[in-house]
Amino acid sequence: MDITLKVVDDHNYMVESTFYYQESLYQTSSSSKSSLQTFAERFKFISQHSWVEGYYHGEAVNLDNYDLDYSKIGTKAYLVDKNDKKYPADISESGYMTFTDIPAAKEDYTLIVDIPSHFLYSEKLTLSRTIDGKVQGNFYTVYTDTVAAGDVNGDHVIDIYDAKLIANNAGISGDRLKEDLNKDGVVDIIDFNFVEKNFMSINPYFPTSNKPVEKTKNLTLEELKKSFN
Ligand SMILES: [Ca+2]
Ligand SMILES: [Ca+2]
Repeated sequence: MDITLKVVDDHNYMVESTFYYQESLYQTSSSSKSSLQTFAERFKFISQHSWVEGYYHGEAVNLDNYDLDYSKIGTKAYLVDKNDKKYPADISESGYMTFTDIPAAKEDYTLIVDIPSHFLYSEKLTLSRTIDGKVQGNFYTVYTDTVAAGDVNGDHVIDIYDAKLIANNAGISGDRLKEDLNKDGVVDIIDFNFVEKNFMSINPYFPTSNKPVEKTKNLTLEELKKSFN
């Protein structure tokens, strides 16, 4: 006997599955019901979709501020397939990313995590497994690196131009200011200090030909720091 089962979703990564509750009945024309002995074999479950989850980590927003809603600071995370199709994450208040319904594919996906004013993060992920020649979905916990804070203008280097943006907005308060690196609602020396700490660094996750600029004729880090006195 062939039985076709409809499933609510295919987030089942146990390879084999079974019916946890097994009962069979038959009914005669006189309406009396009788139980039958029932035993159903385990069966293979081939998921066509993967599930990925894990926290994002930014140096200035390092998930230790319980008053901050990490889903609302502008962070975006998505998986990109070989055709550049994007699958965005749901991000929770605590900064936990969940990607569901990612089609099982042999080729790697690229995880992109974009935290405002931090280096853009990228990591290749293999999100499937091949069992008996069939590509199947899998469950995957991702552990992303903590990305450096200070790339305010998003050009993959942390340099005098990022320092300038923060210094020019010294003392300003508001939501979602890109110069407010730690998202405490105000642009101050704490934000500037991240640029100073990571000054002249290049994004290790994205190849770039941009070179960080240490100073210009009119701008030095020392001078810009005076904006916070
Ligand atoms: Ca920059
Ligand atoms: Ca701040």
